[in-house]
Amino acid sequence: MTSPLFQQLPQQRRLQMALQAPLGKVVHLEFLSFNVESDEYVKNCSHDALFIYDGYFPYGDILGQLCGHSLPENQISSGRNMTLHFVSDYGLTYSGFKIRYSFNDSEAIALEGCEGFTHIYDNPSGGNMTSPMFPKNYPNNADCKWLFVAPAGKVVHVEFLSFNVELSSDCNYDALVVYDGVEEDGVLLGQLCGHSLPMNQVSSSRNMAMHFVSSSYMSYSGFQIRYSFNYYGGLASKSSKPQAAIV
Ligand SMILES: [Ca+2]
Repeated sequence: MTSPLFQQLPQQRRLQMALQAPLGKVVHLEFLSFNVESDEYVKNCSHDALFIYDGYFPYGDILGQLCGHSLPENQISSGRNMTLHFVSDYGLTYSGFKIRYSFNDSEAIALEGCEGFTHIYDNPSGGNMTSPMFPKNYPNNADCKWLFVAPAGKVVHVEFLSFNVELSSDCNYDALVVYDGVEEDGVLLGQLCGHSLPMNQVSSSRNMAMHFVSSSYMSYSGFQIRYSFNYYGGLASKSSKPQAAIV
């Protein structure tokens, strides 16, 4: 794609372009040419600027506010959507920009649990688990599944070390859903979102499942969890009935 009338930018123009990659892919931008007016003295982009939004305009995070005469770095969306928003004022104009966009696979290693199958955590000594791309923002349209499997005779204990998930009523947009047991026939322990640390969670059997979904815009850093496998009644007793404690 190019700026309006590439090579000869008209004055006072706005251009917006939404790019959407197929599910599971991200948008990748490469700049082939870039000449946009910048303020010579303060070096900001107050006259003309190309804004790049991660997600939809104007909700997504701004990946870049670009102007000047050198090629910007490549840009990559965290989810499948990216929006380019270009504004130019009545002042000087330059040739504008020429961009090549493509839809690429996201970094597989950073999307553990989101590959369409359930990722298993069964290290007997426990460990940490995070949302995809943590501590960077999780991708939009994520759909990730994890299953914790304790050794025989033990239960799963989960402690939240960090939690930042878009807050919505009933967690309808983004949510981490926690099940006591496997997802298909487990008991719902919690549907979690928001920006405060949820209570610890404990399973009543060897399995605890988690399912994270995110909407098509607005994302945050997500979560980091420490899991361990304990005999029931150990660490579990303190927090096995978190809902009752709130009421
Ligand atoms: Ca969201």
